[in-house]
Amino acid sequence: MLEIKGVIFDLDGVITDTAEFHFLAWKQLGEELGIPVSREFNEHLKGISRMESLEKILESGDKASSYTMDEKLELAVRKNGYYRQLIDSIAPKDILPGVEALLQGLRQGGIRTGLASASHNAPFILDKLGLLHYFDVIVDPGKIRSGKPDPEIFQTAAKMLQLSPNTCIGIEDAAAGVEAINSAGMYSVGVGDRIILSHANYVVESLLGLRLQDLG
Ligand code: B16
Ligand code: MG
Repeated sequence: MLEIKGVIFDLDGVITDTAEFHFLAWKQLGEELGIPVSREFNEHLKGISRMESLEKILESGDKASSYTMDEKLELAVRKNGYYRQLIDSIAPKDILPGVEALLQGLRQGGIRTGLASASHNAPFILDKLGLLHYFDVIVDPGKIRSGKPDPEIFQTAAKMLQLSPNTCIGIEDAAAGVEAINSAGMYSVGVGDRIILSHANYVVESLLGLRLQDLG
């Protein structure tokens, strides 16, 4: 069995499902720009930063060079405004199954916890869900130079927890996130589809199915 001292969580898709809200917000912006954004396309935006997502959307509409950097920043702010309106009603009922019990178990077991989300809205969302107090550290994605699949965000979380990566588990729902955890030298747990997450050390359908003693 692994000697686990820390567990580092992704947010969107692991703790709560905000993908639909990101989709609706990008779709609204896309309509304003004359670029259709489908639910299927949105799958490729999971775990990807706001600016990178915008670039992908503009590329898909052949408009990558139609805007200046300032205009792109304005578009990203506009999308975030739509997103914030949509997530304003998030509440503890939106916590995904098994998450709170796992966080409670980690607290009781003295295992440290961190959040490695690409979302700048993560502290706001954790607060709305009533889960903020379970986290010892939250990485500020604004300070991360390379997004997932680069390991930087998970490595930073381990450093903030003062733990060696090989004593940490990372939990992710996106393939890019699993790759980031593996490259950081941590044990990876994927939540969701076994085929999409085939590179994870361990896959569960939901966190209801995760027992730390089964890992390793
Ligand atoms: P924001 P995660 C990611 O969160 C989302 O999966 C991705 O769709 C989003 O673009 C990104 O956060 C940035 O979010 O616009 O709120 O800063 O999966 O890394 O928790
Ligand atoms: Mg995610």
